Amino acid sequence: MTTVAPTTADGALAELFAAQKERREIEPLTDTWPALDERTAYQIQKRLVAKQVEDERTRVVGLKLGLTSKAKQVQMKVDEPIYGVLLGSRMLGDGESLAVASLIHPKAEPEIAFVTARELRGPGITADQARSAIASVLVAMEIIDSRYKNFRFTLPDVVADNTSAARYVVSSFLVPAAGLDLRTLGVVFEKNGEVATTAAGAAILGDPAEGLAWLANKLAEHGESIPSGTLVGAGALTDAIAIAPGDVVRVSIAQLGSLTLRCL
Ligand code: OOG
Ligand code: MG
Repeated sequence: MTTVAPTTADGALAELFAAQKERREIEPLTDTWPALDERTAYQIQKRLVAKQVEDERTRVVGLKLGLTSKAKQVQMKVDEPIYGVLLGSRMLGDGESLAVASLIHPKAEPEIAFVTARELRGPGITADQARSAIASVLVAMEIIDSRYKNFRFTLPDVVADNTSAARYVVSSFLVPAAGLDLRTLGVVFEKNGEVATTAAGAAILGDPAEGLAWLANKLAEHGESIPSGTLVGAGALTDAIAIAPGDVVRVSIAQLGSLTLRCL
């Protein structure tokens, strides 16, 4: 079968949706559609998420930031943050298992996540305002799975692909944000009992609260805000690491706790 590379939003949407369902890699949209811009990419993302919500009979449960750390920007060769959407059907709890074969080429990332205490509506949201809108903080791990071959993409490609979102693991333990210095929280990411990467909260744009402010201001460009009570993943604190059946990956964050994912 010959597939024609998409050069329209409708075509890109169909291709991204099918690639995920069929667990097959595709070439970046911008290879054949170089004019694809960020705004159109966020529109494709919105339509893709709506289609997945319907298909998976689920709902949107949160938002995620991506490429908020230098480590990730260098690894993916995209030097600006992005945002995507988290679906209820793709959430896992601490200690749960993931069938790696249900995804294309998954990688795990250590993250800090927040739950917001009130609506954040940009433009002009500062890190101080964002910080004071955080109710609680939790340990998280994202399993990303770009639909693009070898994770090769440009910013509009990865935005259209809902920022490689695949699964999101959250701790059931919520820590009140009051009194926590998010910048100095130490992070240890282990695979099979060995330390893979380490970081501190400040890896996220100098302060994870800056990530939340960035999100509020970026959403404002699309006429949207962060509703009160939203779960927000702040983005990978370190490089992502490939996972395979049999691996056990664990994120530990000072003052927040740990969580583990078993790969089958
Ligand atoms: C894009 C998604 C990045 C993060 O936390 O930085 C991301 C990718 O690397 O495929 O989720
Ligand atoms: Mg992530």
